[in-house]
Amino acid sequence: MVNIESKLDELEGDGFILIEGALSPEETEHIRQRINYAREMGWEEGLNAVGNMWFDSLLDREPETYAPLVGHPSVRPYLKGMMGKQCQLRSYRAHINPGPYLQEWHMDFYGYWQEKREAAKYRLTVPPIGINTTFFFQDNGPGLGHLKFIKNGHLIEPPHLYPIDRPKFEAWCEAQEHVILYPKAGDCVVFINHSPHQGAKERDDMERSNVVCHYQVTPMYEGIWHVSRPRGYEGTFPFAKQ
Ligand SMILES: O=C(O)CCC(=O)C(=O)O
Repeated sequence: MVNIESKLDELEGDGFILIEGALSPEETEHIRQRINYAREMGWEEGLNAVGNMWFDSLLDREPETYAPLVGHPSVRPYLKGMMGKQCQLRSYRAHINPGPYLQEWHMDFYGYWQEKREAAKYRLTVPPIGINTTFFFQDNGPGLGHLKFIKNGHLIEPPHLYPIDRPKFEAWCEAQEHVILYPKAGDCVVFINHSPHQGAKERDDMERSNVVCHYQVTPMYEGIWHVSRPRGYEGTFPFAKQ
């Protein structure tokens, strides 16, 4: 029996939690195959320089496959426990790493620290914050692949962000203490998405894919410094009616 309150404490304290077996083997295999199908169909938006191919349209193309991951029962207690009804799906992105892959150190919500300072100037404004649920479809492991975080990275403002000096920011990230996770097929990593993180393959020929749901606590204004564009408003609050 999982103690939700202690997992919420862990998420708040460490900035991430690993949910093992978040998806059933059947769900995992079905979605793994559909992501590969999306690649066969050429539905990707692009393949970036670090080896990450991304797909932003899958929730709209195949809602029967992809919508169940939004507020999935395995992550619902954590999303609800952190954000309640204000939990809003910001964006939905699948990835495949077709070849060598070493992601740049990055934050999904780069603007977090400046928005926190900005919010403190006003009487009613609350600082915006976001959470990722990243579902994995193959086994990561030593020698295979991993997801790395900076230890307590959600609590430390990185230098060289405003304005960003990417080489210096990445060198700073590299020099910090790290925590390495090895999510397996069907696992989900729930994390506060201004934590600097870096995914990687340790074996270039492993198949590796994931689906990231970005959630935000509203309000986030248009143009806030986040890696993803919002999907809009209608129908994006998975817990509004529950
Ligand atoms: O494991 C990975 O490839 C990185 C995942 C990532 O960047 C994310 O979940 O936001």
